[in-house]
Amino acid sequence: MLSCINNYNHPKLNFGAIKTPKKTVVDIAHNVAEAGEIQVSAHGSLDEDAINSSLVVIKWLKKLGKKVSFCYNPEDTKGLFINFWEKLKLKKAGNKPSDLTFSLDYNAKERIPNGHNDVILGQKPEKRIGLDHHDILPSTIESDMFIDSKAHSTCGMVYRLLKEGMGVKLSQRDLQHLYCGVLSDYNKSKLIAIDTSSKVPSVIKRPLLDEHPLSKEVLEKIEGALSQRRKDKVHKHLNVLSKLNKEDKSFRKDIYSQINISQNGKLAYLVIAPDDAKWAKMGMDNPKTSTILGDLRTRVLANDPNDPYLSDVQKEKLKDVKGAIAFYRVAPNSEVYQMSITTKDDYASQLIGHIKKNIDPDLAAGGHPDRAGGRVFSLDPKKINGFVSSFIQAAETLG
Ligand SMILES: [Mn+2]
Repeated sequence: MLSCINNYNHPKLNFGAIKTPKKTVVDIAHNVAEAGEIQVSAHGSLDEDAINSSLVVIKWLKKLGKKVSFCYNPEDTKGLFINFWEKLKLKKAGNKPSDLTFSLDYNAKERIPNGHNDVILGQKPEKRIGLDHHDILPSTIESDMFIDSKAHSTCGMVYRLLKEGMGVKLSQRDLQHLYCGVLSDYNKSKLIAIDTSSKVPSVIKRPLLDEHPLSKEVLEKIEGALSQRRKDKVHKHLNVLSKLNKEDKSFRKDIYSQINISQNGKLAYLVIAPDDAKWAKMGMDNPKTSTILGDLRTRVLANDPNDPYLSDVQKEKLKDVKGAIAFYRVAPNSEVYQMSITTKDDYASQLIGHIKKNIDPDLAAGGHPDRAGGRVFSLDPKKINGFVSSFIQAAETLG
């Protein structure tokens, strides 16, 4: 029984982050009221949307007098929008499930944070609630979560639930957290950009945002309620690429020379070997490297004739490109090898669908039609090779 609510098949609701349905609000309020101890969880390799939505939910639950723990790995908060005091207050979840699990920004088994499988999967499905905006997969955990796959961020969904659904008073700090998560995810799906041309970075709303009026509405509500000083701080924080040091810049330059392109020119791919020394020195997958890799995928896909990072030879080879994918190891202490893909015209879901049907039915991958992730849980060269080549093979077959 998968009792997730999903608006994916309702064409009328295709405009972004919908208002939280009344029934969902009541169900969540009821579940929370009944629980004494609650474990909050967000996906492994935390990003801004995951941590910021978690921090606001944790604070709300604590205010209600709940005992709250967080399923996470402290080293994953490095570089994210969280301060010293907030870090200090986080209590790491133990190995016994609480009365209730409140999950944010993921719904699939393979995204459970490292080391927390037992405590999440040991929970009763009806005691697993939360909010997420990722597509439902065969590996989606059975739960009573509210999944709105048309929402462009979980932080926006938290605003809809708490402020609009329940009338919770959000502090300026809460709103600042939500603003950060919303902008970070909207940036990834190209609804906005951070303009860095002036001294104080600002937000550019792209035309695509107008095509998703409900996602636009949620951003504008948060934006309107937040002081300029707090907004400027978030813009500055998200402007990761302007804060790179010499070593970061050299890493960034290097990876452009390592881009490969499938024979038919459709898929550009970057493979960072699990034992790559420079990748290890950069700290592997973190907000900084993930921004660098994300920016690379965006540049490759846009293939702008004036892009200073791409050579003329590359630009010529990339003229038919539909997708850009990067493969990399997640962390020194984990056996996970991962991919992130950015595409146009739903190419990411086509590739993943093709692999699951024809090459590897057990492939752990998914996310959004043009922005997805996937992983293998082993550093065995054979497994990694199979994982990487399945995408290249799929690209050659699909065209
Ligand atoms: Mn998200």
